Amino acid sequence: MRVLILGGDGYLGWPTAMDFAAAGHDVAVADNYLRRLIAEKTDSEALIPTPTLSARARRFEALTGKKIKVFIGDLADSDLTFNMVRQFQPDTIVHYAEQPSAPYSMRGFAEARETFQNNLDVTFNVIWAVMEHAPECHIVKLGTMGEYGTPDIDIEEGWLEIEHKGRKDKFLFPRAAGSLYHTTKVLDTDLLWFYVRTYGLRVTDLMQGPVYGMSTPEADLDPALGPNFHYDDIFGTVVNRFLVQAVAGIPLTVYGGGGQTRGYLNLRDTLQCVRLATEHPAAKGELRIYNQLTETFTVNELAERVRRAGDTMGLKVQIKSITNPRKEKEEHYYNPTFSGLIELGLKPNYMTDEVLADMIERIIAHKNAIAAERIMPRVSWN
Ligand code: USQ
Repeated sequence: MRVLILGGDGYLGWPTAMDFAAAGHDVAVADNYLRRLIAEKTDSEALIPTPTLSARARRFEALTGKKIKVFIGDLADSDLTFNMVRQFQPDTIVHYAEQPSAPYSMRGFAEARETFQNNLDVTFNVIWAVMEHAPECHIVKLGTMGEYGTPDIDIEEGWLEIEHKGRKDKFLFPRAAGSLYHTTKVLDTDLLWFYVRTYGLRVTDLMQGPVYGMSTPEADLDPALGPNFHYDDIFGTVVNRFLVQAVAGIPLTVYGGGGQTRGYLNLRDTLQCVRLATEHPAAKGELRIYNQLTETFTVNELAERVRRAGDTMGLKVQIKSITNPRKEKEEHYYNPTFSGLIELGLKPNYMTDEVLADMIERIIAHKNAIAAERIMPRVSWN
């Protein structure tokens, strides 16, 4: 298949591009380096510096013989997006091209507007580029489990059948996001649903939980091919952050009570899920939604797991609750369904002590690069 990956410079985008190319697909990536720019602006650079997309694509080709085409440009520019889709004629577009940080989106007016405009504009342009220039193309959009919030009922995979006054109908599962970033993903879903039901697009929306990990078969070929691994308060996801804190000797930053439960998955499983969704496309006129996670933990459970893995490696890991900078429930019911991707063939890589120990070992190799001032939350929801 011809697969166009938007946001190809991201933590998930670049490993996804290599995974598709290694599997024999014809791959192009697009990015405007927005995350790198924000990281520089907010002093939130990744632990391990990553070369530009072109440099990484060259290195990947030298090692594997597989080409990845690179487009650099702003997908919020409709001319650029339209031209790229017309030229590349993708069978699938994997859409990761969004400002992905909840804390950044809550920093102030400028950051909120930037997140809102970028995320919605890109999704809108992608929809129209497909309608105008590649109407058969399947859009695989990265949503987030955060779209649902933490309701006091089981979370279904995207849809909910409701019986009301004796009649029944199926609706998008109710949404209640906890940050402006997460809210942009709710709006994306609504936008996609409108164009699917009106113009017959084919779309898969993947509601993903926080991802952890730094190892994939292709990333492990060469240090230059690794994902950009963040541990700062802006871009770092909680598991990656805790492991870096363990190595740096900083007490693990549990926000508030630590009973917050989320659905986690290994970076390797993100790649499996996105490829499974691509290789088994949605039908025309279908908005297919999967919940993309493999296991659920509270923040306290994660901290305990990291402490246990750290202890086996001689680290003296401490855990310390700090004031929660976010507005979120710290004790709540959480029971999401996540069987759709398993039925498609997902074989989960669970969070074992070995997986955490392997990450700790890799982080230790970069211990000197850890900047302690990037760990404590610098953005508050209030
Ligand atoms: N948390 C801590 N301590 C920390 C960092 C986070 O207790 O040092 C807590 C947060 O308060 C939250 C949970 O851990 O309850 C997860 O936080 P996170 O920063 O790992 O995840 P989040 O900000 O929700 O966003 C990340 C990705 C985002 C993706 C989302 C999936 O950055 O792009 O959409 O995970 S989900 O969380 O399911 O919405």
